[in-house]
Amino acid sequence: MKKTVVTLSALLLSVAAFADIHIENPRSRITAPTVKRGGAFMNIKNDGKTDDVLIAASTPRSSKTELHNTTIDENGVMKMREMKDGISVPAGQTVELKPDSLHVMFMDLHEPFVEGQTYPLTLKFKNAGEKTVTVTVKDMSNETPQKGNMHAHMHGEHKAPPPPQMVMPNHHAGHQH
Ligand SMILES: [Cu+2]
Repeated sequence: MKKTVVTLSALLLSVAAFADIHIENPRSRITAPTVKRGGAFMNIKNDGKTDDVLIAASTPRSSKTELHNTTIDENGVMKMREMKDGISVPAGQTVELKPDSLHVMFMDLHEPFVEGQTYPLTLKFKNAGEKTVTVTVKDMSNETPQKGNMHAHMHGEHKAPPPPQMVMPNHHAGHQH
């Protein structure tokens, strides 16, 4: 019996070695004390020869965590949806999880994210298995321009489009990104 267990774990290790997933710059934005929702961002690099999929994420910091995508439609309306089938990471490519785009979403933070904190985040991949990374909480304002400044670098003759509105169909009310 013992021999079987050893053989099985050796097999699992060799399977995981085929998938070559690297996580770069895992980061979270600081959250206000009353806000229960937060996000995590990173670059996921697949150096392997097999396509992979990020299927789940979890952290002790939140009792519920989802994978989301934010898009802005032609009317400037920002929409967020859960990626029920996960986030695909094709072989040889890097997928960016960043503000107003793909992200890991914490639905129920136990405590706010404070600048300089680090916390563990476990990412579950279809092929590469589970990977735990250390996320750093940052101000991140350089990655997320204030809405009013968003068009500051555009030509003066452009009319500013209406500010994006958040559309929160269900449990996303109050969510910040
Ligand atoms: Cu989200």
